[in-house]
This record gives sequence, C-alpha cells and structure tokens, in this order.
Amino acid sequence: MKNLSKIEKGWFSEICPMWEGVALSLQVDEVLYSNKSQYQQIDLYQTRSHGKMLVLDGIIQLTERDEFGYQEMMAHVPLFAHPNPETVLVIGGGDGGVLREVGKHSCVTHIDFCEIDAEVIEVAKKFLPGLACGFDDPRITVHIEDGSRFAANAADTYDVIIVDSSDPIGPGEALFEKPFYEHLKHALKPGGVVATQGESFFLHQACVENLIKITRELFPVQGFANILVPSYPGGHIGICMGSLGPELVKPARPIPPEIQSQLKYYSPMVHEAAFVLPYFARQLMNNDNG
Ligand code: SPD
Repeated sequence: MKNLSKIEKGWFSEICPMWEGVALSLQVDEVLYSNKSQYQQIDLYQTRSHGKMLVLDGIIQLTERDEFGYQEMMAHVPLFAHPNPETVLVIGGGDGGVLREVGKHSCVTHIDFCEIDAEVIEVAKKFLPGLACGFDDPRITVHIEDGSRFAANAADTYDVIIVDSSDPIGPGEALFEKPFYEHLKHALKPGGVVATQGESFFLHQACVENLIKITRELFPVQGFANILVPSYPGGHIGICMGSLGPELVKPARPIPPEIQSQLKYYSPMVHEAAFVLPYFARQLMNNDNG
C-alpha cells in the first residue's frame, strides 16, 4: 500500500489506501520542515486554518487546532480508569502531546517513553512547543527504540501503557498485531490498563474488529472508546483498551479540579460517553460496551 498524499495549488490532500476514495485537504501557507528520516518522511506545514500540522509518510498526525481531543483522551481515559496509576509507559507519539497530558497526574511517579524515530522528537521540539513541552517533565525517561521490542523486555512494570501509534502502514504496522499486545500484557502490573490508537470504526472496520478480537482474547476486560478529531479520516478515531482489572467505561477516581481546569475535551461525562457507540459499531464490538 502506498500513500499518495501531495500538495497541489497550495492544498495538502491526505490520500491513502486505508481510506480509499476519501481525502481531507488543508490549505498550506508554508512548508516549515520536510525530510526523510531513517524511518519515514517527516513534514511540518503551516496551514491556513489549523495552525501547524505534523505529517508522517503523508498522513496527518496532528494539527495545532484540534490535537487536544486526541492527546487528552488517549491519556486521561486509561489513567482515570486506573485507581492509582504510578508507573506509565507511552509508546509512540514523538510530538510529546500524550506525555504533556500524562504529566498532569501527580500520582504518576515514573514515565517511560519509547519512540523509534528521534527526528520526530527533534522536529516537535523545534516547531511544536505546545506539545513538546511534554518532554520537560523530570519523571520521563526517553528510550529511542522499537516499541514492540521495548515492551517485550519489560515484565510486570506498568500500571498504564498508552500506544500513540501512527496507522498500520510503515513503522506502526507491528503495533496492530497480536504479539505486540502479548508483550504489552506481559509488561503490565496486575490490575494494569492498556490503551492503543484504535483507528475508525467507520472507515477501518476490519482493523477495528481485529483489535477487538486480540484484546478480547488477552484481557479480562475490553473496551473501545471514540474521540472526535476533525482532521483525522472520518473525523474521529478510536481507543482500543484492555484491562487486567479495572472497569474501563467509568473513571475509577474523581478528577482533581486542578486537572479539569487545564482540559478542553476530557471530563468524567465525556469519559463515559466515549464508550457509547453508534449501533452498527456496537454490533462490531459484539455488544461488549453495553
Ligand atoms: N490517521 C492518523 C492517526 C495518528 C495517530 N497518532 C497521532 C499522534 C499524535 N500524538
């Protein structure tokens, strides 16, 4: 599969076989960075309407205008589903946005961050300070290596694991396969929770079904939540979750006012609502979300 994303007459169009026949276009004022790293093509654009936009191998990873929903939900849904998360592993998400959100939890004492492509981190630090501020947290240890290998070498270590992957084409492919989820389970402490980027139940049904199958086979509790992100394909994206103990659909602890006041998307009501899926998607999950 090859992405054919391109800029034509000043408009970037995100063209990919994963969402065949559909493309989101954003008007680009300036190309701020463009380079092929050891792993992927990295582009950073100044858009007309959505602030800066990070694009990896032709696929939109984030825009400054709507990144908050994705990063907040990927971090706070699993972290609030856990009664007392202290040790956290974040795989992928070299922009730092998920780390920024994880850092808001004072109960977290240690964060391992594993990203395969150091150049994404460098680009974020230079052009996306509102996200890369996530790296300033002294509780973080950065590991530049393959996320699957990193997880495979950890046992019984983390209360929460968050996988902020790109799509299952290119470097992110192995992160959608069962052996990776087996490593994640092995790396969790008893009662641990894992949350991974779960694609769109509207556009990527086979991929979502596979993720549900894998997590259902491996974890006693499984859930799938939805996030509205206008600049992702279909305008939304899922979080596929597995838990070794806690229920996922309700926060396990109240949200401290000092965290809520910093957020724009997540709230306890949004947490619960995110697991309520359209009927056809619920059928896809085999009615597991009620
Ligand atoms: N279709 C794009 C999915 C991208 C998910 N990861 C985004 C990284 C933002 N921290």
